[in-house]
Amino acid sequence: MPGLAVNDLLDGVLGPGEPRRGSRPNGEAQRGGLVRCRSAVRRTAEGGSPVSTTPEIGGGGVTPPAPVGSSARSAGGVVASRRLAAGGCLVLALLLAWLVVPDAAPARAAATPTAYTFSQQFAVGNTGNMQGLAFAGGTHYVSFDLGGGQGRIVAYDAAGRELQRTGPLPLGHANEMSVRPADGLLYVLNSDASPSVVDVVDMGRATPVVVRTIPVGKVTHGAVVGMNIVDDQLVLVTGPTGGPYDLVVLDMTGHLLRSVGIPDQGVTQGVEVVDGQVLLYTSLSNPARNQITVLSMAGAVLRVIPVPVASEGEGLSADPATDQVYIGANSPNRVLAMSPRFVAEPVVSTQSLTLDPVADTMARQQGDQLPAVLGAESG
Ligand SMILES: [Ca+2]
Repeated sequence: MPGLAVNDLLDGVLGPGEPRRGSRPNGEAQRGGLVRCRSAVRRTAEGGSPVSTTPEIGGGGVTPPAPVGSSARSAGGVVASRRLAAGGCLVLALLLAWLVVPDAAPARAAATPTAYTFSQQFAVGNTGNMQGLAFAGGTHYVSFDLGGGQGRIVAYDAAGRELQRTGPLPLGHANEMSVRPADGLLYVLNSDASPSVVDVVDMGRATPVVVRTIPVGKVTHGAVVGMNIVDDQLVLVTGPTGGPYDLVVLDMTGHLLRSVGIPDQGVTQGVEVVDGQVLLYTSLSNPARNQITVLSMAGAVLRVIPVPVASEGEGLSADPATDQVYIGANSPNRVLAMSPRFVAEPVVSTQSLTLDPVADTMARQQGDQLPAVLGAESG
Protein backbone atom coordinates (compact mmCIF):
# COMPACT_ATOMS: atom_id res chain seq x y z
CA MET A 1 0.00 0.00 0.00
CA PRO A 2 1.54 3.29 -1.05
CA GLY A 3 0.19 5.05 2.06
CA LEU A 4 1.93 2.64 4.39
CA ALA A 5 5.12 2.84 2.41
CA VAL A 6 5.06 6.64 2.61
CA ASN A 7 4.57 6.56 6.37
CA ASP A 8 7.30 4.00 6.84
CA LEU A 9 9.57 6.13 4.78
CA LEU A 10 8.74 9.24 6.80
CA ASP A 11 9.42 7.29 9.99
CA GLY A 12 12.92 6.65 8.78
CA VAL A 13 13.46 10.26 7.73
CA LEU A 14 11.76 12.10 10.57
CA GLY A 15 12.41 9.86 13.51
CA PRO A 16 9.74 8.23 15.63
CA GLY A 17 9.01 11.28 17.82
CA GLU A 18 8.17 13.68 15.05
CA PRO A 19 4.51 14.12 14.19
CA ARG A 20 3.39 13.31 10.70
CA ARG A 21 0.25 13.47 8.68
CA GLY A 22 -1.76 10.38 7.91
CA SER A 23 -1.60 8.72 4.58
CA ARG A 24 -5.02 10.16 3.63
CA PRO A 25 -5.10 12.35 1.74
CA ASN A 26 -2.00 11.41 -0.18
CA GLY A 27 -1.27 14.93 -1.24
CA GLU A 28 -0.96 16.06 2.36
CA ALA A 29 1.48 13.31 3.21
CA GLN A 30 3.56 14.30 0.22
CA ARG A 31 3.48 17.98 1.08
CA GLY A 32 4.38 17.17 4.69
CA GLY A 33 7.43 15.28 3.53
CA LEU A 34 8.55 18.20 1.35
CA VAL A 35 8.12 20.74 4.13
CA ARG A 36 10.23 18.64 6.43
CA CYS A 37 12.83 18.22 3.71
CA ARG A 38 13.09 21.99 3.48
CA SER A 39 13.50 22.19 7.25
CA ALA A 40 16.21 19.58 7.11
CA VAL A 41 18.07 21.55 4.46
CA ARG A 42 17.71 24.71 6.52
CA ARG A 43 19.04 22.99 9.64
CA THR A 44 21.97 21.55 7.71
CA ALA A 45 22.97 25.02 6.53
CA GLU A 46 22.91 26.61 9.99
CA GLY A 47 26.13 28.45 10.67
CA GLY A 48 26.60 29.27 7.01
CA SER A 49 24.91 31.87 4.86
CA PRO A 50 21.14 32.16 5.19
CA VAL A 51 19.31 29.65 3.07
CA SER A 52 15.94 30.37 1.55
CA THR A 53 13.46 27.57 1.93
CA THR A 54 11.71 27.54 -1.41
CA PRO A 55 14.46 27.23 -4.02
CA GLU A 56 16.12 24.28 -2.35
CA ILE A 57 13.71 21.79 -3.80
CA GLY A 58 12.77 23.66 -6.92
CA GLY A 59 16.38 24.14 -7.90
CA GLY A 60 16.08 27.83 -8.83
CA GLY A 61 19.15 29.82 -7.75
CA VAL A 62 20.80 26.89 -6.03
CA THR A 63 23.43 24.54 -7.33
CA PRO A 64 21.64 21.39 -8.45
CA PRO A 65 22.02 18.55 -5.98
CA ALA A 66 25.03 16.42 -6.75
CA PRO A 67 24.99 12.66 -6.49
CA VAL A 68 25.59 11.47 -2.98
CA GLY A 69 28.96 9.97 -3.84
CA SER A 70 30.40 13.12 -5.38
CA SER A 71 28.98 15.65 -2.88
CA ALA A 72 31.26 14.28 -0.16
CA ARG A 73 34.23 15.13 -2.32
CA SER A 74 33.23 18.78 -2.94
CA ALA A 75 34.84 21.57 -0.97
CA GLY A 76 33.09 23.36 1.92
CA GLY A 77 31.40 21.36 4.62
CA VAL A 78 28.22 23.47 4.73
CA VAL A 79 27.75 23.44 1.00
CA ALA A 80 28.45 19.76 0.82
CA SER A 81 26.04 19.03 3.65
CA ARG A 82 23.42 21.23 2.08
CA ARG A 83 23.88 19.50 -1.24
CA LEU A 84 23.70 16.15 0.44
CA ALA A 85 20.48 17.07 2.23
CA ALA A 86 18.94 18.70 -0.83
CA GLY A 87 19.90 15.79 -3.05
CA GLY A 88 18.52 13.32 -0.58
CA CYS A 89 15.33 15.29 -0.25
CA LEU A 90 14.95 15.51 -4.01
CA VAL A 91 15.32 11.76 -4.25
CA LEU A 92 12.85 11.37 -1.39
CA ALA A 93 10.40 13.77 -3.03
CA LEU A 94 10.59 11.90 -6.32
CA LEU A 95 10.18 8.61 -4.50
CA LEU A 96 7.17 9.93 -2.61
CA ALA A 97 5.62 11.18 -5.82
CA TRP A 98 6.16 7.79 -7.42
CA LEU A 99 4.71 6.01 -4.41
CA VAL A 100 1.54 8.03 -4.06
CA VAL A 101 0.51 8.40 -7.70
CA PRO A 102 -0.19 4.81 -8.76
CA ASP A 103 -2.83 4.15 -6.07
CA ALA A 104 -6.00 2.91 -7.72
CA ALA A 105 -8.12 5.27 -5.66
CA PRO A 106 -8.81 8.65 -7.27
CA ALA A 107 -6.78 11.50 -5.83
CA ARG A 108 -9.19 13.20 -3.47
CA ALA A 109 -8.49 15.75 -0.82
CA ALA A 110 -11.79 15.28 1.02
CA ALA A 111 -11.84 13.30 4.21
CA THR A 112 -14.43 10.62 4.82
CA PRO A 113 -17.41 12.29 6.54
CA THR A 114 -18.08 11.19 10.09
CA ALA A 115 -21.85 11.33 9.49
CA TYR A 116 -24.34 11.83 6.68
CA THR A 117 -27.74 13.48 6.89
CA PHE A 118 -30.75 13.37 4.54
CA SER A 119 -33.07 16.19 3.62
CA GLN A 120 -35.95 16.36 1.18
CA GLN A 121 -34.93 17.41 -2.34
CA PHE A 122 -38.50 17.44 -3.68
CA ALA A 123 -41.88 15.81 -3.29
CA VAL A 124 -42.66 13.46 -6.16
CA GLY A 125 -45.92 14.66 -7.67
CA ASN A 126 -46.86 11.24 -9.02
CA THR A 127 -48.55 9.14 -6.33
CA GLY A 128 -48.01 5.84 -8.15
CA ASN A 129 -46.03 2.78 -7.03
CA MET A 130 -42.60 4.42 -6.99
CA GLN A 131 -39.62 2.07 -7.41
CA GLY A 132 -36.38 3.16 -9.07
CA LEU A 133 -34.30 6.30 -9.10
CA ALA A 134 -31.65 7.53 -11.54
CA PHE A 135 -29.87 10.84 -12.12
CA ALA A 136 -28.07 12.43 -15.05
CA GLY A 137 -27.33 15.97 -16.15
CA GLY A 138 -29.39 17.60 -13.41
CA THR A 139 -32.46 15.47 -14.13
CA HIS A 140 -33.98 12.97 -11.73
CA TYR A 141 -35.68 9.91 -13.23
CA VAL A 142 -38.25 8.02 -11.18
CA SER A 143 -39.75 4.68 -12.25
CA PHE A 144 -43.21 3.46 -11.32
CA ASP A 145 -44.71 -0.03 -11.42
CA LEU A 146 -48.07 0.39 -13.17
CA GLY A 147 -49.05 -3.27 -12.72
CA GLY A 148 -49.80 -5.78 -15.44
CA GLY A 149 -46.14 -5.88 -16.51
CA GLN A 150 -46.14 -2.17 -17.34
CA GLY A 151 -44.02 0.61 -15.93
CA ARG A 152 -43.53 4.33 -16.43
CA ILE A 153 -40.59 6.70 -16.09
CA VAL A 154 -41.08 10.34 -15.10
CA ALA A 155 -38.31 12.96 -15.28
CA TYR A 156 -38.09 15.83 -12.78
CA ASP A 157 -35.83 18.83 -12.36
CA ALA A 158 -34.06 19.57 -9.06
CA ALA A 159 -37.15 21.35 -7.73
CA GLY A 160 -39.44 18.45 -8.57
CA ARG A 161 -41.07 20.02 -11.63
CA GLU A 162 -42.10 17.31 -14.08
CA LEU A 163 -40.10 17.52 -17.31
CA GLN A 164 -41.17 14.41 -19.17
CA ARG A 165 -43.09 11.19 -18.73
CA THR A 166 -43.21 8.02 -20.75
CA GLY A 167 -46.31 6.17 -21.66
CA PRO A 168 -46.76 2.68 -20.26
CA LEU A 169 -43.67 0.64 -21.17
CA PRO A 170 -43.03 -3.09 -20.67
CA LEU A 171 -40.80 -2.45 -17.64
CA GLY A 172 -42.54 -4.81 -15.20
CA HIS A 173 -41.69 -3.91 -11.62
CA ALA A 174 -39.17 -1.32 -12.91
CA ASN A 175 -37.24 -2.24 -9.77
CA GLU A 176 -34.35 0.15 -10.05
CA MET A 177 -32.49 1.99 -12.79
CA SER A 178 -29.35 3.84 -13.71
CA VAL A 179 -28.10 6.06 -16.53
CA ARG A 180 -25.17 4.75 -18.54
CA PRO A 181 -22.94 7.74 -19.37
CA ALA A 182 -21.54 5.96 -22.45
CA ASP A 183 -24.89 6.24 -24.27
CA GLY A 184 -27.10 8.39 -22.03
CA LEU A 185 -29.77 5.67 -21.93
CA LEU A 186 -31.68 4.43 -18.90
CA TYR A 187 -31.07 0.85 -17.76
CA VAL A 188 -34.13 -0.42 -15.91
CA LEU A 189 -34.23 -3.75 -14.09
CA ASN A 190 -37.40 -5.71 -14.85
CA SER A 191 -37.74 -8.74 -12.57
CA ASP A 192 -41.24 -9.49 -13.88
CA ALA A 193 -39.93 -10.58 -17.25
CA SER A 194 -39.05 -14.24 -17.67
CA PRO A 195 -36.13 -14.45 -17.78
CA SER A 196 -35.53 -11.17 -16.03
CA VAL A 197 -34.07 -8.39 -18.14
CA VAL A 198 -32.61 -4.95 -17.97
CA ASP A 199 -34.75 -2.80 -20.27
CA VAL A 200 -32.81 -0.04 -22.01
CA VAL A 201 -34.98 3.06 -22.45
CA ASP A 202 -34.17 6.00 -24.72
CA MET A 203 -35.62 9.08 -23.04
CA GLY A 204 -34.19 11.24 -25.83
CA ARG A 205 -37.00 10.33 -28.21
CA ALA A 206 -40.23 12.26 -28.43
CA THR A 207 -41.93 9.02 -27.47
CA PRO A 208 -39.48 7.09 -25.25
CA VAL A 209 -39.30 3.37 -26.00
CA VAL A 210 -37.41 0.28 -24.90
CA VAL A 211 -34.64 0.04 -27.47
CA ARG A 212 -32.92 -3.07 -26.15
CA THR A 213 -33.22 -5.73 -23.50
CA ILE A 214 -30.32 -7.38 -21.69
CA PRO A 215 -31.11 -10.83 -20.24
CA VAL A 216 -29.95 -11.14 -16.65
CA GLY A 217 -31.40 -14.56 -15.79
CA LYS A 218 -33.69 -15.20 -12.85
CA VAL A 219 -33.56 -12.47 -10.25
CA THR A 220 -35.88 -11.68 -7.37
CA HIS A 221 -38.54 -9.01 -7.23
CA GLY A 222 -36.27 -7.11 -4.82
CA ALA A 223 -33.22 -7.18 -7.07
CA VAL A 224 -31.69 -3.84 -7.90
CA VAL A 225 -29.35 -2.62 -10.61
CA GLY A 226 -26.80 0.14 -10.73
CA MET A 227 -23.94 1.15 -12.95
CA ASN A 228 -20.20 0.88 -12.50
CA ILE A 229 -19.36 3.82 -14.69
CA VAL A 230 -15.59 3.48 -14.60
CA ASP A 231 -15.67 -0.04 -16.00
CA ASP A 232 -18.98 0.34 -17.89
CA GLN A 233 -20.59 -2.61 -16.11
CA LEU A 234 -23.97 -3.43 -14.66
CA VAL A 235 -23.96 -4.07 -10.91
CA LEU A 236 -26.86 -6.04 -9.42
CA VAL A 237 -27.71 -7.01 -5.88
CA THR A 238 -30.16 -9.86 -5.81
CA GLY A 239 -31.55 -12.42 -3.39
CA PRO A 240 -34.72 -13.38 -1.55
CA THR A 241 -35.81 -11.50 1.55
CA GLY A 242 -33.50 -12.61 4.34
CA GLY A 243 -30.82 -13.66 1.91
CA PRO A 244 -28.58 -15.05 0.77
CA TYR A 245 -27.72 -12.00 -1.29
CA ASP A 246 -25.22 -11.71 -4.11
CA LEU A 247 -23.36 -8.76 -5.54
CA VAL A 248 -23.33 -9.55 -9.25
CA VAL A 249 -21.34 -7.80 -11.95
CA LEU A 250 -22.31 -8.15 -15.63
CA ASP A 251 -20.92 -6.68 -18.79
CA MET A 252 -23.25 -4.62 -20.94
CA THR A 253 -24.46 -7.67 -22.86
CA GLY A 254 -25.49 -9.47 -19.65
CA HIS A 255 -22.46 -11.75 -19.47
CA LEU A 256 -21.69 -12.66 -15.88
CA LEU A 257 -18.28 -11.36 -14.85
CA ARG A 258 -18.38 -12.25 -11.17
CA SER A 259 -20.68 -12.84 -8.23
CA VAL A 260 -19.90 -12.66 -4.53
CA GLY A 261 -22.11 -13.32 -1.53
CA ILE A 262 -22.84 -10.38 0.76
CA PRO A 263 -24.48 -10.28 4.20
CA ASP A 264 -28.21 -9.61 4.62
CA GLN A 265 -28.74 -5.85 4.81
CA GLY A 266 -32.54 -5.87 4.59
CA VAL A 267 -34.92 -5.50 1.65
CA THR A 268 -32.99 -4.19 -1.34
CA GLN A 269 -34.18 -0.82 -2.66
CA GLY A 270 -31.38 0.72 -4.66
CA VAL A 271 -27.75 0.40 -5.66
CA GLU A 272 -25.12 2.49 -7.42
CA VAL A 273 -21.35 2.48 -7.62
CA VAL A 274 -20.14 5.83 -6.29
CA ASP A 275 -16.49 6.85 -6.00
CA GLY A 276 -15.51 3.27 -6.74
CA GLN A 277 -17.62 1.70 -3.99
CA VAL A 278 -21.05 0.05 -3.95
CA LEU A 279 -23.83 1.91 -2.14
CA LEU A 280 -26.64 -0.52 -1.31
CA TYR A 281 -29.87 1.07 -0.08
CA THR A 282 -32.08 -1.24 1.99
CA SER A 283 -35.16 -1.11 4.19
CA LEU A 284 -35.54 -2.84 7.53
CA SER A 285 -38.89 -3.52 9.16
CA ASN A 286 -38.16 -3.75 12.89
CA PRO A 287 -37.83 -0.96 13.69
CA ALA A 288 -38.90 0.63 10.43
CA ARG A 289 -35.83 2.32 9.04
CA ASN A 290 -33.52 2.41 6.06
CA GLN A 291 -29.79 2.31 5.61
CA ILE A 292 -27.07 2.53 2.99
CA THR A 293 -24.38 -0.12 3.21
CA VAL A 294 -21.05 0.80 1.64
CA LEU A 295 -19.37 -2.23 0.10
CA SER A 296 -16.13 -2.69 -1.72
CA MET A 297 -16.48 -3.99 -5.27
CA ALA A 298 -15.38 -7.34 -3.79
CA GLY A 299 -18.38 -7.37 -1.46
CA ALA A 300 -16.74 -6.40 1.84
CA VAL A 301 -18.91 -4.24 4.11
CA LEU A 302 -16.99 -1.01 4.76
CA ARG A 303 -19.63 1.12 6.48
CA VAL A 304 -23.34 1.28 7.27
CA ILE A 305 -24.93 4.72 6.91
CA PRO A 306 -28.20 5.04 8.87
CA VAL A 307 -31.03 6.65 6.90
CA PRO A 308 -33.58 7.92 9.42
CA VAL A 309 -36.55 7.66 7.06
CA ALA A 310 -39.25 5.41 8.50
CA SER A 311 -41.17 4.77 5.26
CA GLU A 312 -39.99 2.28 2.66
CA GLY A 313 -37.01 3.26 0.58
CA GLU A 314 -37.42 3.44 -3.22
CA GLY A 315 -34.34 3.71 -5.37
CA LEU A 316 -30.92 5.31 -5.09
CA SER A 317 -29.11 7.55 -7.55
CA ALA A 318 -25.89 9.54 -7.74
CA ASP A 319 -24.41 12.34 -9.79
CA PRO A 320 -21.16 10.84 -11.10
CA ALA A 321 -19.68 14.30 -11.56
CA THR A 322 -19.99 15.23 -7.90
CA ASP A 323 -20.78 11.98 -6.04
CA GLN A 324 -23.94 13.63 -4.72
CA VAL A 325 -26.24 10.80 -3.62
CA TYR A 326 -30.05 10.83 -3.73
CA ILE A 327 -32.52 8.34 -2.32
CA GLY A 328 -36.22 7.77 -2.84
CA ALA A 329 -38.90 6.96 -0.28
CA ASN A 330 -42.66 6.40 -0.45
CA SER A 331 -45.70 7.38 1.69
CA PRO A 332 -45.49 10.09 0.43
CA ASN A 333 -43.28 9.65 -2.63
CA ARG A 334 -40.23 11.89 -2.34
CA VAL A 335 -36.56 12.26 -3.22
CA LEU A 336 -34.00 13.11 -0.54
CA ALA A 337 -30.43 14.35 -0.89
CA MET A 338 -27.59 12.95 1.20
CA SER A 339 -25.24 15.48 2.77
CA PRO A 340 -22.33 15.87 2.49
CA ARG A 341 -21.43 14.26 -0.80
CA PHE A 342 -20.20 10.69 -0.61
CA VAL A 343 -16.51 10.05 -0.10
CA ALA A 344 -15.15 6.54 -0.49
CA GLU A 345 -14.29 4.69 2.67
CA PRO A 346 -10.67 3.76 3.27
CA VAL A 347 -10.09 0.12 2.47
CA VAL A 348 -8.07 -1.04 5.46
CA SER A 349 -7.87 -4.74 4.75
CA THR A 350 -6.19 -6.23 1.73
CA GLN A 351 -8.65 -9.08 2.11
CA SER A 352 -11.47 -6.84 0.95
CA LEU A 353 -9.56 -6.15 -2.25
CA THR A 354 -9.60 -9.81 -3.17
CA LEU A 355 -12.55 -11.62 -4.66
CA ASP A 356 -14.04 -14.37 -2.58
CA PRO A 357 -12.32 -17.31 -4.31
CA VAL A 358 -15.22 -19.69 -3.69
CA ALA A 359 -17.88 -17.34 -5.00
CA ASP A 360 -15.66 -16.32 -7.88
CA THR A 361 -15.17 -19.95 -8.87
CA MET A 362 -18.91 -20.53 -8.63
CA ALA A 363 -19.53 -17.53 -10.83
CA ARG A 364 -17.20 -18.86 -13.50
CA GLN A 365 -18.75 -22.31 -13.33
CA GLN A 366 -22.18 -20.82 -13.79
CA GLY A 367 -21.11 -19.16 -16.99
CA ASP A 368 -23.73 -16.73 -18.15
CA GLN A 369 -26.36 -17.90 -15.70
CA LEU A 370 -27.06 -15.83 -12.63
CA PRO A 371 -27.50 -17.76 -9.42
CA ALA A 372 -31.05 -19.10 -9.31
CA VAL A 373 -32.78 -17.39 -6.44
CA LEU A 374 -36.11 -18.42 -5.00
CA GLY A 375 -38.19 -17.42 -2.04
CA ALA A 376 -40.13 -14.53 -0.62
CA GLU A 377 -39.94 -11.37 -2.64
CA SER A 378 -40.32 -7.77 -1.74
CA GLY A 379 -39.15 -4.40 -2.87
CA1 LIG B 1 -30.44 3.91 -9.32
